[in-house]
Formats: sequence, C-alpha cells, structure tokens
Amino acid sequence: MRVVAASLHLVRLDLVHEFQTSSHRKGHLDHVLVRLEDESGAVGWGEIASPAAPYYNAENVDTCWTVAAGYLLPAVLGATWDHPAQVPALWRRVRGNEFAKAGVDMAAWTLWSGAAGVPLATALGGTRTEVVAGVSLGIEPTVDELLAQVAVHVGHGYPRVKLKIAPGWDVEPVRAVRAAWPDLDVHVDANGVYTESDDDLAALRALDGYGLTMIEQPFAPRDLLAHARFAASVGTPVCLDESVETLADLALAVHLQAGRVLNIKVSRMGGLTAAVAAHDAAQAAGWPVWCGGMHEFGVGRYANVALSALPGFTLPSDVSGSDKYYARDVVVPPVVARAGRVTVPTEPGLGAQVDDEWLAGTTLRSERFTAG
Ligand code: OSB
Ligand code: MG
Repeated sequence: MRVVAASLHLVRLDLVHEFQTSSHRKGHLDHVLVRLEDESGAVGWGEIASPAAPYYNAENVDTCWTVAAGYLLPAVLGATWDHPAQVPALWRRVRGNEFAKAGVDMAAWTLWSGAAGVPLATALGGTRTEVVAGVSLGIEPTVDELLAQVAVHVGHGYPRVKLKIAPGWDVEPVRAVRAAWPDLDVHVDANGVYTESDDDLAALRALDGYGLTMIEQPFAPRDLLAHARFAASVGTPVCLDESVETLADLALAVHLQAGRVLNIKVSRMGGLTAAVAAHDAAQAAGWPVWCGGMHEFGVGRYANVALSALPGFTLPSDVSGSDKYYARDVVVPPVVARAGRVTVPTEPGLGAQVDDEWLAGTTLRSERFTAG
C-alpha cells in the first residue's frame, strides 16, 4: 500500500453536557481528523483526540498538528507497506507525541482494513460481536447533580459508571452514589492528582470501603512507586491510565505491581498497533484491560469499539454512544449504545462514513499534503 495524499482537519464539536475533570472544565472539543488516500483512491480516516491544553499529558492540539504535518505525514507519504502494523516504524525517530501518532496510525488501519474488505475489529484480532459500554461522569457542581447524571445513564442501561474524583470531591460523591445504587459497577478516576500526603491517603483509603471495581490513576503519571505502595495497602484494584504510554512502562508497572488493571487508550499508546501490543502484554501478565476514551468523535469512537472486540477487554470500555457527548457526530451512522452494549460493525474498515457535509461546517482549519 502506498499513501499518496493526506489531509488534516481541525474540527470543533460542542459537548451536550459540560465535562469537568480534576484539571479543567470543557464545553467543546477541537480534534484533528487525519485522512489518508492511497494510489487507487481508497481513503482511511483517523482521529487525533488530544485535549486543547497539556493537562492530561504533554501534548495539545497545536503540538499534534505540528508533529503530524511536519514529521509523521512526510514519513508516511510515498512509503510502501503491506500491513498497518508496519506504519509506526516509518516514524520511529519521532519520540513521544503519542496522540499525534495515534491519529495517523488509526488512519492507516482504517485505510488498509477498508481496502482489504475486512472489518477493522477483525483486522485487529477482535472476536466479539458486541462490546459492553461504560460511562465516564465528570465532576458536577453538587452531589445532587451527579446523582441525576448517574440516574440518566443507568436509566439508559449503562452497566458501569466511572466517577471523576479530586481532593475534596471523592468520599462524599462515592458514598452518595453507592447509597443510591448498592449493586452498580462503579469505579473512580483521579487523573493523577493525589499525593501521598496524610489527607490524600486518608481519602483514598476511605474509598476502599465502597466496593469500587477499581481506583484509576490516583498519583502522578511517572510515580509508579507511589502506585505500588498504595496498591499494596488497599483491597480495591488500582488501574493505570496516564502512567502507561509505552510497553516498557507497562512492563515496569507489572514488575512493580503498581496496579492490576490497565486502561488502554489508543491515543495515549500512540495508535491501534501499540494498543493491540499492550493488550497482548497485559493478557500475558494477567491484567484485565478495558478501553479508555478521550471524548472521541465518531472516528476514534469506532476505533475504540473495534479494539474493545479483542478477547482481553473483559471489563466495560468507555465506548458510550455518540449521543452522550455530541448532538451530531462526524460519522454516519453515529455510535449507538443499546442497554449498555455497542454492536461491533461488520462492514469493511471503520464501519461508518465520515459526514462530509457536517465536517465542512465544523472544520476550523484544514491542510492537504501530497507525496513527492
Ligand atoms: O482519564 O479517562 C480519562 C477524558 C479526558 C481526559 C481523560 C479522561 C477522559 C475520560 C473520557 O474519562 C471518557 C470517554 O471518552 O468516554
Ligand atoms: Mg483515566
């Protein structure tokens, strides 16, 4: 396969409900869609789902654009490859910048699977026909508003709810949700903002008494030792998200027992190729995995559904329907969750079409690149 043209599209979608994490609040998202075209005219789309600000990891939308336009696309344009798993080697000199890489890697997978006539999930090694979806709920102004959000999503049939926590918003909301839903699959995600101070550890330890499925990323991304100390002191499984960007990070985390569950994000790992490798490594280590999200638009969302079809994804993934976040998604049909399950597409490639008309109206900036 040989990619002869590519384009980047900075697209803005409004969120139907503002989302607050431990670091910031957002009402709309700007993601960069990547379009690759081969010499026969076949097209593949990918998504760079970087947050606008460097609060989740070091990247932001501008760095992603710069790295994709200046380094990744030039490495791919004109190169010949047989399988998308060979594509990341084309930019092996580029360090880090996993979100930018993920968008181009994803486009190569959708291009290849579409041209080969196989569903993306099958191409990745997926075996499930449907995947179980959980929802991620942001920090709300009040506990009552959080309970209302949980009620809406449980009412829609989602079997698992993840609650964002931060110091000062942890034991109280968890206690309230648990009191109202004693049997619900609930977990919490701190996005790395706790420390090993007495107050923070007391709050985290108190969470151990609420039957949570896991406590995700309590400490700073690079602080695997803090995770290992905490994991040894609580019964609730610790899950890693930000700490694991590479397979070496995962191997070290397993070695240190810094957790026992892995959130695999296509964006954070640098693409589908790396996400599949992380799945395989986690399975070998006996860590169950689930697919995390970055509020992806439909392109990245369908890729997450396809990845979640792999056998090691035994926990509900953050692959909620498009409607949880966007009134109108960039793909047709949008991702639909029914009773907390999303059907894995059986059409070749991504399994949905990018809505060119809607894209034209929501694109803030685009640029085209050609080989040679
Ligand atoms: O840690 O999972 C996270 C969104 C932005 C930054 C970090 C995270 C999230 C989510 C999104 O929880 C979940 C989703 O896409 O459904
Ligand atoms: Mg997380």
